[in-house]
Amino acid sequence: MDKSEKIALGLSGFMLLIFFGGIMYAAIAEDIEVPTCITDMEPFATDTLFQTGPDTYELQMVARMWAFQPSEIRLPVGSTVDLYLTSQDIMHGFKIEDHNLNLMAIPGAINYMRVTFDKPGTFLFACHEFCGAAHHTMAGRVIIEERSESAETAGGV
Ligand SMILES: [Cu+2]
Repeated sequence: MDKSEKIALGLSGFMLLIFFGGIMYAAIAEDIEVPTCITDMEPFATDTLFQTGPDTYELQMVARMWAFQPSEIRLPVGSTVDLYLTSQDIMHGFKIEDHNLNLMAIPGAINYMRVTFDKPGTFLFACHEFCGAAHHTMAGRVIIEERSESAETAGGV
């Protein structure tokens, strides 16, 4: 083996260690979660939002051409949402503004991610996967309300 090949292999191995270290740092130190594909749940056709604990909710969200259901979600500040996402037709994308959540909506499959809304405000979500003629209309919003005004509307879809 030529000396330059050994150097290239050594540098490649070193770069792999750097990348692997970066991923481990993100996963452990920064607590970045990786989206999960749920395999033990039947794909659903209708959206559902219900409370599972004092500050926790489960949201089953459906994407289809060209809307998300629900398109508006109201929750009190501090809510943690277990979000399950599926698609009824083709692949769509789903991203919530200012939150670390980015999922694909895949027909016949369910993707899962947990998100916590720790500041009040209105956060848009949109499809980020070009899915056809009205892709640009595929959006909605999450409205996070202060505790005092949201007590009676919590969980409303
Ligand atoms: Cu779409």
